[in-house]
Amino acid sequence: MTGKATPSLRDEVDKARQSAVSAIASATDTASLRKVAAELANKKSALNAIRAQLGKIEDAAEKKAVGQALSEATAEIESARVARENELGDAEFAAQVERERMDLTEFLTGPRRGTAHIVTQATERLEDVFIGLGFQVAEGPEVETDFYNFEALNMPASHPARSEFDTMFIEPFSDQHEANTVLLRTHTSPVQIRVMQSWKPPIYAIMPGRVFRRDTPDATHMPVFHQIEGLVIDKGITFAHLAGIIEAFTKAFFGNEFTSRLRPSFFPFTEPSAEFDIRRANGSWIELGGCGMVHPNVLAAGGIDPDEYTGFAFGFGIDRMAKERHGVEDIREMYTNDLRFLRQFT
Ligand code: FA5
Repeated sequence: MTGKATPSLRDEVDKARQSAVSAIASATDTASLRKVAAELANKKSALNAIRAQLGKIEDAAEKKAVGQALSEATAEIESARVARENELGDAEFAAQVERERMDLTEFLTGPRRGTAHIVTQATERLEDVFIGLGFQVAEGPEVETDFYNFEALNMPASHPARSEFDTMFIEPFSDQHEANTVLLRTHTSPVQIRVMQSWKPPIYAIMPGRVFRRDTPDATHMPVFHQIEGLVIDKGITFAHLAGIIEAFTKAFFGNEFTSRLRPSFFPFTEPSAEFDIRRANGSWIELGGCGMVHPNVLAAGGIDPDEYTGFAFGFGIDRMAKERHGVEDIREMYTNDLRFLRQFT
C-alpha cells in the first residue's frame, strides 16, 4: 500500500459508511434490517475488506487515520442500525397491537341480545300472575279432534255456535278419524276437557297456547293468535269467585288503575256466560275474553260429577292483552318482525 493510496482508502471508508447507512435507512422491516446487518458483518463487506488492508498501511499516521475512520464509520453504522431497529420494531409492535386489538367498547354497551317476543313476555307474565293466585299451568295439543274442540264443550254436530269458530280442518292422518274431524284448535277450551280427564278436583289450572281461525287479519284479529284458558273446579264455586279472580287478575296484570267488567254473553260450554272487558286509561272498554260457570254437560264430558262440583272457566286473547298493555295500535305490527318495533319491548 502506498502513501498515495491511503487517502483513497479513507474515501472508500466514507463511501462504504454512506452506503451502509443508506442500506440501513432503506430497510422497511426488522427482518430486512437483520439481513442488511448480516451483510455488513460479513468478512467480504466493503468496510471489512478495508479493515483487512489496514495492516498493510505503512505510514503509521495514515494507518491511524484510516483505523480511526473505520472505527468511527463502524460506530455510526451501528448506531444507525440500532436507531432503525427501534424505529421499525416500534412500528411493527404498534401494527401488531392494532391487528390483535379487542374492541372492549362492545362490553361496555353489552352485546346485543335477542329478547322474548312481546306475546311470549305477556304469556310468562300471565303465568306468573296466575301461579301467584294458586293456579297450575297445563298444555294441550294444537291439532285437535272435533270431540275436544266442540263436542265435549257442549257443541254437538250442527250446533249453530260452531260456525262462529272459522275452523281450519286438516286431513285425518289415521283411519281412526273421519273427514272433517281433525282440526287446528280454534280456542284453548279443549284443554279444559283434557285437564278434567286427567286431573282430580280441586282443579285450579291455566292453559296458555296457540289457536287458529280463518279470520282475516285486521287491527285486532290474526288468523293465528294466542289464548290463555282458566279452569277452576271445586266444591261450592260460584260466579262471585269468577268475578273476584278476574278483577284480581286485571289489577295484577295491567295495574291498579285498571278495572274489569263482566257483560252477559253466551257460550255453549258455560252457563251463565259473560264477556270480560277492561277499562283503558282513556276510559274506553276493550273486550279481552269470555268466561262463565262450566256447563254441567261439560263437567260430565270431562268425567266430573256436576252434582258434587261446580266451576268456572275463562278464555282470554293474549295478543290483545299484550297489545293493550303496551299501547300497540295494530295487532299485525306484532308479527311483522320489524326489529325497530320489537326492540322497544326488551
Ligand atoms: C272463546 O274462544 C272462548 N273459548 C272463550 C271462553 C273460554 C269462554 C272459557 C268461556 C269460557 P272468543 O271467540 O270470544 O271465545 O275468543 C276469546 C278471545 O280471544 C277474544 O275475546 C279475543 O281477545 C281473542 N280473539 C278472538 N279472535 C281473535 C283473533 N282473530 N285475533 C286475536 N285475538 C282474538
